[in-house]
Amino acid sequence: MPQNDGDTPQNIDASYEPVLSAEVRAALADGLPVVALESTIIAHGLPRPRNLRVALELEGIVRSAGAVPATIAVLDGRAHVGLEKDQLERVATDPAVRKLGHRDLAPALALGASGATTVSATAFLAARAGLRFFATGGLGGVHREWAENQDESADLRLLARTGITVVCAGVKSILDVPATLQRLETLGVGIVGYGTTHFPGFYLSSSGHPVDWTVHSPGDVVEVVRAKEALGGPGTALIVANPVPEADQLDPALHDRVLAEALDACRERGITGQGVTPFLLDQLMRRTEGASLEANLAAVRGNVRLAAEIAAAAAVR
Ligand code: PSU
Ligand code: MN
Repeated sequence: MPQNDGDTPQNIDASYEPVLSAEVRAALADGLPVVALESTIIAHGLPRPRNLRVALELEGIVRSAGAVPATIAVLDGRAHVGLEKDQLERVATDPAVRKLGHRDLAPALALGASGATTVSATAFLAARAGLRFFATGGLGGVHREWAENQDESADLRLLARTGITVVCAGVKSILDVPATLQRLETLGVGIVGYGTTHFPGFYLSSSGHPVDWTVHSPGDVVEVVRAKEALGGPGTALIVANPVPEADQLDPALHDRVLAEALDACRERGITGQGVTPFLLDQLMRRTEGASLEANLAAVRGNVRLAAEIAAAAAVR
């Protein structure tokens, strides 16, 4: 047991500390740029076997932009920040890999479970390991028909309490986007549009809702982060809302039609809780014959590249 320095709880069990991969540990020690990547999109958001190829491709995108990837997951009760290739393979292929939000971390660690981490769990573990930049596809948020079932992703509240910069293509369009934007305002989570005056629509380049602030370069984002960190105050996330290029977006009319069908199917089958988001993403993919998947991947790739560029720009300051 290490000596108590007054800041560390006495009875902390070191085996619950996140494990940093050798590459991530070395990068952090040398001040090199590191980008956190979530694993739920790999385990539960994308079809197999493509998911593994995508996971490796995303890590490659981070590297080619001059940063180190840190995919985050829990394996056999240990939280990992940065995965070796065999560990990434396991996340992508093992059906026993659960979906873990922030609140699931303690039981998963204590009970020796394995799981992919959502935005809430990934942002938490990333920030705890000292990472400042994080990329995903679309954030969770307030679901449609919130009034009936109060389904709101834990992503929002966690981002309100975690000082990290998350690059995303907005929130998933399966959600109630204006309600989610309202919630983010209430929670005090900052949003900057990347080269856009409108909040992106995940599969679509625009959700149709305006954002208050627009930035134009990785350097702009770094300045906003610097200002936020200099101001201090509660650790709160900054959302960099990066639209999928128009050429890669899903046809908006097709999107609206199949989304309505998918929401009906979700209701008819009585899907609730953690199952809702993967079900809707899968339904959209089937009902668009894969077109939604291509738009989703284009958005994620762009976000990962931008997060790496931002991390690299921050590292040279
Ligand atoms: N972005 C994607 N695909 C996904 C997700 C995000 O492009 O599958 C995942 C993220 O892990 C996010 C989660 O945190 O969906 C939200 O799930 P829920 O609505 O159950 O909180
Ligand atoms: Mn939910």
